[in-house]
Amino acid sequence: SRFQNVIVKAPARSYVDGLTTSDLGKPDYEKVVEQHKAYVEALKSCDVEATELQADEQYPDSVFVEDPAVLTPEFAVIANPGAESRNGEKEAIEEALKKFYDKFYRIEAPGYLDGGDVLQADEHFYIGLSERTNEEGARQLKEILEKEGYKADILPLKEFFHLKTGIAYLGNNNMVVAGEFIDHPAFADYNRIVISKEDEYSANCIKVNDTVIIPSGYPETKRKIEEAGYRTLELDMSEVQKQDGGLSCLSLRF
Ligand code: CIR
Repeated sequence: SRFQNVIVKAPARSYVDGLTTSDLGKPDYEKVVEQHKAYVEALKSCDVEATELQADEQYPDSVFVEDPAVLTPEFAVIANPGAESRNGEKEAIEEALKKFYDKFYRIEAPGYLDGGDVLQADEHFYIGLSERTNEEGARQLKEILEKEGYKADILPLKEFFHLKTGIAYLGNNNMVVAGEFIDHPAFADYNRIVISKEDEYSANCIKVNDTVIIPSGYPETKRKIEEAGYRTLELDMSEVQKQDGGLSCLSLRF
């Protein structure tokens, strides 16, 4: 399936004080601004229209627009981000989505869900249970998706931060998998592109129309994805990785 639009949001100065579990050090604001610009340019080169939202200092992690929403071609689900400091990000995202969608659903408390825990593979959705997404949030999303004719499975995560930290779908039954997903029964029927432990960060890649965007510095991942028949584009993600973010987290694609 092809995407026509992406939504991105510029990093705020407060980005450097956002949530993280990594021990990679504090991000450099000027550098993350540059990396984000390169990201937006890369998306635009993939034949999509970019809606660029302004930075919001009130929400240090709001550059990670993937988390407050789950989108399909037919409807938008406003998520309920599980980190308290991020929950209010959903308001600006809903506002931005009004231009594109008429049909909205919402994940409601006591259900919590981050979009980073949701992977779409054609008509099938996978929903991870994490520190951010609880059973009630996952159950609400599954109910919405099934009502709309999609399939949905809920998977408890063992180690990954978000579901999409360790998995990406490229289309044509090709699934990029790392860590706990390599032998996970839910993904046994896909053609698996297996990412080694050292290259785990590169499992969070995104296919945007004819291109797979991957983080730079992972030649094995690049080779495997190209061998599967895709064109790749590499981006330096150092300052994003420092805040536990990856390529998928930085945009909503629809
Ligand atoms: C957070 O902890 O929420 C952000 N620092 C990182 C969010 C990454 N988002 C994603 O994986 N979808």
